[in-house]
Amino acid sequence: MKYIKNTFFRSWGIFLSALVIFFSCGSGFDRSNSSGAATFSPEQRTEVPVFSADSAFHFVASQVAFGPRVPNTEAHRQAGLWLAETLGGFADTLYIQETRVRAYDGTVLNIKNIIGVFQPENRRRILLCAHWDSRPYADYDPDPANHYTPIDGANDGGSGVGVLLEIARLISKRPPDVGVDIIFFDAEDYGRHRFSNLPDQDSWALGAQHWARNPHRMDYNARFGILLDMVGASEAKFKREAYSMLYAPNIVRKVWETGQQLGYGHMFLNEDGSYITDDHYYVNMIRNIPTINIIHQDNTTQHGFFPQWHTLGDNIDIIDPYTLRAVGETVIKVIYSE
Ligand code: AHN
Ligand code: ZN
Repeated sequence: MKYIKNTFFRSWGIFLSALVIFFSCGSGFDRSNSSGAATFSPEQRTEVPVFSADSAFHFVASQVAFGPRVPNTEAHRQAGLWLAETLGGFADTLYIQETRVRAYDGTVLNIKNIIGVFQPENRRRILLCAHWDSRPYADYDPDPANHYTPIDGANDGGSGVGVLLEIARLISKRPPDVGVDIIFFDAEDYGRHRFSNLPDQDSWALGAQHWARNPHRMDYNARFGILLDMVGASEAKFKREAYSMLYAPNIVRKVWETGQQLGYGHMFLNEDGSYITDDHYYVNMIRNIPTINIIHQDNTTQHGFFPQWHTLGDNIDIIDPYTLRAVGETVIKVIYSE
């Protein structure tokens, strides 16, 4: 694994990113250049590896065990180090993109996007992403005393990262035909508090906004992207999210059909959802990479998401390995079919 640390300090950003790209062009110790791919016959290569729901669940539990992963806290710092180490153990190249961003309330956040690259030399690429931070406030908690308490974000954040770490593990054992980039975005969930009067505009997905303007490689591109958000609760339902349908309808179709073929038609619904301003919005808008969002939408709750959304109830107890498996099997099948 090649490790590239990339620290942005405001105006130095462009200079430093150019420096990183320069170094990243050198011949490193990329596993993909050596034995990895050659040891498998063509028959084995097209086989889809078996997604372990147990392993994915453990990856979720491990994140939650650090405590709420709120930027500028020690739990966030420690969880970030663990994620870098874990993803770095599977990927050929690891990029750490550190920067400071200003939240809607003026707080300056020290954030870190964590990027694992598989087969860096492959020109056909797929982007997979999730956010690794958790929300600083339970502003939808039934108890008003908790409205400024940080949340575990087991489902909102943790589940997507857990599924992607399991996918990273599988890809590292048997490379697919395409190159894959796994990005854990930071500061997705530092969006405006429900009871704040400050403007909400662009207050969500701060890490994705930064990456979209400063990708880890100059002119980075991918055939398409898949964002996983809230993919671990029991009885999860995935409707066709509206920005995904606007920017990447064919990818939605492909993923939903795959999920349905695998027997998860009760979760991948042929129903239109609403527009969700999430990490994929900026990947679409700024980087022009057609990117979909697999996100749990529920019309029966007041906010439109799973019942424990932005409450202290979003903890490990609501994570259902079956849901992780449904999403994981679907995404891995799509990757190995490319
Ligand atoms: C809005 O509520 C505008 N976006 C929600 C995006 C989100 C929050 N994803 C996870 N937590
Ligand atoms: Zn959230």
